[in-house]
Amino acid sequence: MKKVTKEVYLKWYEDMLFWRKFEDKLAAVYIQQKVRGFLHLYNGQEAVLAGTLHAIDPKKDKLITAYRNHVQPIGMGVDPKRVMAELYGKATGTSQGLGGSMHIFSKEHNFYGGHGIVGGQIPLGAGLAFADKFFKRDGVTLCYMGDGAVRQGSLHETFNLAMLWNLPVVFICENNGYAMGTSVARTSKEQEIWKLGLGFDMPCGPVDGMNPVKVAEAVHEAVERARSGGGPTFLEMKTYRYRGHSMSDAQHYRTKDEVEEYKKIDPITQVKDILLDKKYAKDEDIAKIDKRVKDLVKECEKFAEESDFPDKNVMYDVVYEQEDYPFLQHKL
Ligand SMILES: Cc1ncc(C[n+]2csc(CCOP(=O)(O)OP(=O)(O)O)c2C)c(N)n1
Ligand SMILES: [Mg+2]
Repeated sequence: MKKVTKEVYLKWYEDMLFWRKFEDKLAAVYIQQKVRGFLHLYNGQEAVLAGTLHAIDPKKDKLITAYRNHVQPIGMGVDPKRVMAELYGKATGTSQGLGGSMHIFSKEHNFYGGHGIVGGQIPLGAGLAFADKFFKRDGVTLCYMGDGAVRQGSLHETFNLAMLWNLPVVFICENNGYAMGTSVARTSKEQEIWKLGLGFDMPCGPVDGMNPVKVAEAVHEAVERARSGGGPTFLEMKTYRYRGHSMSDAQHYRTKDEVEEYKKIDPITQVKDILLDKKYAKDEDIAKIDKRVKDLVKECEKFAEESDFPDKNVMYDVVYEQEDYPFLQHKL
């Protein structure tokens, strides 16, 4: 694995802080009704993305995830201003403002969404890996899902075929403890989710999802296996989300103390402490990064606010139409 140097820690700190603050801003503008529809935030889970990005090659490797999907495309190189604009429903957004929160997508940046159907992205992820294998490209697909998604039939069917066809895919469960308001303990006798891989003879294991170094090490090993023809891996990242499932969640299913406990192992604080302890950065350096992050969030907000809504005609351009559909007369 690439060494985790001072520069890597500095990048992790700045990236993760930016993702956190970018989403804090989204929460604020959501309350002002500038961003509408559903909004699922990634606060707390940032180390999973930071560690992954250290271990992959974003030029060849692909990411696909569920609806908690605002910061992954930014990590893959999409301009954050365009992500913010998409959430505002503006024409300058990644999907011309027509997709919104759950559907960020950028094929050019190897980010394949953004999927609202729980578990729906799991077979799609295997499909992306199948294409890489079929066309003899050496890309690896990283397919993310929540702890709730692993109980969908699609996971079990996909695991079987992915193993049978020896696909270059890494399945990653981000176990944040809850599927909406339902804890893992209420949905499964066996709470070590990674063990689901055992039934398919798939290499699998648990990972500390609050620590980007641990994430990077595990993802590196899995990606190397996949790239060298060794097939799929299933990793369970043990993580936590600080905010509710979506913006309309009263969070009666957990205590404030539980949230505070997890904040003690917050990935951003952990990385900041390493920067200070190892003397990789001084307080003034941290303050400079914090200021850069704040300014960039402001820039994104300004860009989204000032952009125009899409022209109404665009709606008709993006509707799928099959010219030879035989059952309904669709042309007036
Ligand atoms: C097939 C399907 N069933 C139910 C829902 C409603 N739903 C949306 S999110 C969610 C919980 C999923 O939790 P998890 O997989 O743990 O992901 P997290 O939100 O924690 O990231 C449910 C049940 C849905 N979107 N799709
Ligand atoms: Mg969950």
